[in-house]
Amino acid sequence: MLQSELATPAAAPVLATAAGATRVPARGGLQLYSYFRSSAAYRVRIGLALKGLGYETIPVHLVKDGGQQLGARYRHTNPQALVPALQIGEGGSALTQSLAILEYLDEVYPQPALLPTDALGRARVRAIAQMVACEIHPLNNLRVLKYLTQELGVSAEQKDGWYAHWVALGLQAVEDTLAASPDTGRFCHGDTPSIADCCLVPQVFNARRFHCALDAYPTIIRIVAACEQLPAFQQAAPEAQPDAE
Ligand SMILES: N[C@@H](CCC(=O)N[C@@H](CS)C(=O)NCC(=O)O)C(=O)O
Repeated sequence: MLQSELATPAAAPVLATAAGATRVPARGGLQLYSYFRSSAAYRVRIGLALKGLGYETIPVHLVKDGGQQLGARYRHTNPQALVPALQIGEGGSALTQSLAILEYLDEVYPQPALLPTDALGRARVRAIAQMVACEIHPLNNLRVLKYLTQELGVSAEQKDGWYAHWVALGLQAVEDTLAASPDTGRFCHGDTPSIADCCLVPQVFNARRFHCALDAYPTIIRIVAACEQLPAFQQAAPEAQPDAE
């Protein structure tokens, strides 16, 4: 039997309805497979909270038991063995990939909108979101860092250097994009939070956690500070999660 098959299945659900959430979605409700420190799950938690959607958290511990995401039971929910996954109602398969989930939520629960009404605006927001979610995050994901140290024999110092390198390269590009554009407002695009902000805030949380210098990104820091003042972002924060340690 593979070690992953020995992993304890995801823990029992924890009711984690965001304070102030009043909307009850699909019959059977929404269940989010999440880990408090997962930045991809954090993106979806922000989206759910911005839309005032109540949901149940099903914790998937990414470290305990060799990684509960690797167990056979969770792989049945998400064959990629990554969080998040969003179960909608009873039965049916779970949605995966945070950006796809955010877009689903925006289509089904259009208010408040997480994407602009114009095509150019939507392309800009998606581009900023993907700069984070497709260019920075995958290179610094847990399984990539584990592969560097466990399979390639990279030292902890080299691994930290790798992490900081991709964060710096990626965030500099985001900073330049935001600083150069009149479309940037209080948030990444105008004065309401979008999918871009849902991605940016967790990435900055991660960068801070790994002690990356952020002084070179004043626009990013300003926008993240504005986001962090909103209750939805506070409710979605890692320390506010039922599985926080
Ligand atoms: N592109 C995916 C990324 C999901 C992802 O990489 N999740 C991380 C946590 S942030 C994970 O589950 N890592 C587990 C591992 O690396 O084994 C998404 O946006 O949902």
